[in-house]
Order: sequence, then structure tokens, then C-alpha cells
Amino acid sequence: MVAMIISSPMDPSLYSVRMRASSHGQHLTGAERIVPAAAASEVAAALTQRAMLCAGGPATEVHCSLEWIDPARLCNARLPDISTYQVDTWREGRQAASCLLVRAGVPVDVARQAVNALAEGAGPGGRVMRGAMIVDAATGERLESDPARGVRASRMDLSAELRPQLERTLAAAGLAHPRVLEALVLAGKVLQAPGMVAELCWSDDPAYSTGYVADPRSGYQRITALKPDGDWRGGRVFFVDTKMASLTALVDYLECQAVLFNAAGAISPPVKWIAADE
Ligand code: WAQ
Ligand code: MG
Repeated sequence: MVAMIISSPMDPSLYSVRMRASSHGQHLTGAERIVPAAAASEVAAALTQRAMLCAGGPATEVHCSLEWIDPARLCNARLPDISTYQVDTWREGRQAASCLLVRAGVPVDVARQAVNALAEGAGPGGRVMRGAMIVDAATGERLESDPARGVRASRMDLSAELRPQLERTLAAAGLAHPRVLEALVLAGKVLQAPGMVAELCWSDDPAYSTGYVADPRSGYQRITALKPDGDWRGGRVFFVDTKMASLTALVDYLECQAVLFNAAGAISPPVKWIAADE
């Protein structure tokens, strides 16, 4: 008789499944999920396959880890609301980004300095960082200890129930691109961090120029162009109120705290950005 151990579909445990792949020391791709125990090995296989088929490959090293999440430490949360500002040019988009950051409580010079840092490549030698800059929202000082890596938000996902439902609503709103869902989940976790004032982001993908400014009150505010087509620079900035939380507590939350989203926010139809005198 062959004994089989299968985790029961009723097992309420959740696992963090994380994959990262590199080619000769250069980061290629990464992805992560939080899934029920019964799905963990299947999801690990799917992420590993994604790494092996990655366009920039072949991957020479693939790391995939599965980690049990202590249910007592899991945080359940609701995703931010989504709005979209349409701009005619990336220059207008960058002005809109500064303006939304100011509305979130970031001084205008700090906002502009951060936009310029991403535009010029915020890593050493003007390269793209692997993670985010952390900026003191009051002074503009950069606080991340490693300027090449920055800080990486990790251990966040949608619940198994919310994922298909959100995929449908995003598709119906014309937001089917997987980057939207991924960035929304990341921003959702970031906005709940202690002392978080706002986040600024645009992709390093030369073919993807939409980015966003997120803040706890206004949610996830997309801006349709934040860089010229073909620009390979991009990144993220987390603006923090250092009086509200220590850097150690903030980084620990961003990297380690498991956050599972089980409710969606509202989605507003796109509107034309109108610059106000701010
Ligand atoms: N934590 C912190 N920073 C990160 C992380 C992370 N987990 N992942 C990426 N970054 C930083 C890193 O510097 C990347 O170069 C930069 O962010 C951009 O990452 O609504 O796709 O994955 O239409 O290229 C936003 C708009 C898309 C989506 C953002 O970012 C929409 C995107 P990418
Ligand atoms: Mg990228």
C-alpha cells in the first residue's frame, strides 16, 4: 500500500511562495504569492517555470522558497481605490505626479527632487535600483542603507477569492495588464506601512510608461505617462514621516509582514488631468 500525504483542501495554513531568477549574476525576474497550503507546491512549480521561460534568459540560477505564515501575524486588508489621470505628455505627467505628492503632504521641492531622481536613474551610476528609495518626506533625505538594492516590499498577495473577482473588474475597466494588479497589491501594502506618506512609481520597462502616485487618503492614482517611450529608467520612492516610525520598523514591515488583500477598492473612470495652481 502506498501512503500519500496530501495537505487537505480544508487546511487553513497559508504559505509565502517567492521566486527570483538571475542570469550570470544579473537579476532576471521575480514573483511571489501567498497561497493556501494545498496550492503551494503547484504555485512554486508555476513560478519556477515562469523563471525558466523568462524572455531575458536562460536563467542560470533560480531560487524558489516556500514559507509557512503564522496566522496570528497575518494582516488582512482592503486594496486602495483606483483613479486614472490622463496626460498628453510625460512632462505633464511628471508635473501631475509632483502635484499629487504635494497634496499627499510632501513638500514641493522634495517631490520634484524624487521625480528627478527616478528620471535620472536612482541607483549608483544612474542605474535602476532593484527596490525602492526611502525618502524622508520632510527633508528629502534618502534613508535606504543600500542605494543599489533599496528596500523591497514583499509578502503580499490577493486572497484566493479576491483574485478572480478583481481580474474581472480590472479587465472590465480596461486595466487587464498584469502590471496593474501587481502594482496595486504592492502599493496596497506600502500604504499601510507605519508613517507612510505617499509612494511614487513608474516601471523600468521601456514599453510601459504609465505610473502612479499613491497615498493613504486618495489611493492608487494612475498617471498615463511618466516617461518617454523607450526609456529604460524607472523605480519607486516611498515617502515616510520619520516621526511616526523608526526606519527599522518600517523596513521590517515592508519586507516581512504578510499582508493578504481580501477586498477591492473602487475604480473611477479615467479623467483628464487639469493642472491647478498649486
Ligand atoms: N519593492 C520595492 N521596489 C520595487 C519592487 C518591490 N517589490 N519591485 C520593483 N521595485 C522597483 C524597482 O526599482 C523597479 O525598477 C521599479 O520599482 C519598477 O518596477 O497601473 O511595473 O515592476 O498601469 O517595472 C505601475 C503602473 C507599473 C501600473 C509599475 O514596476 C498601472 C511596474 P516594475
Ligand atoms: Mg520592471
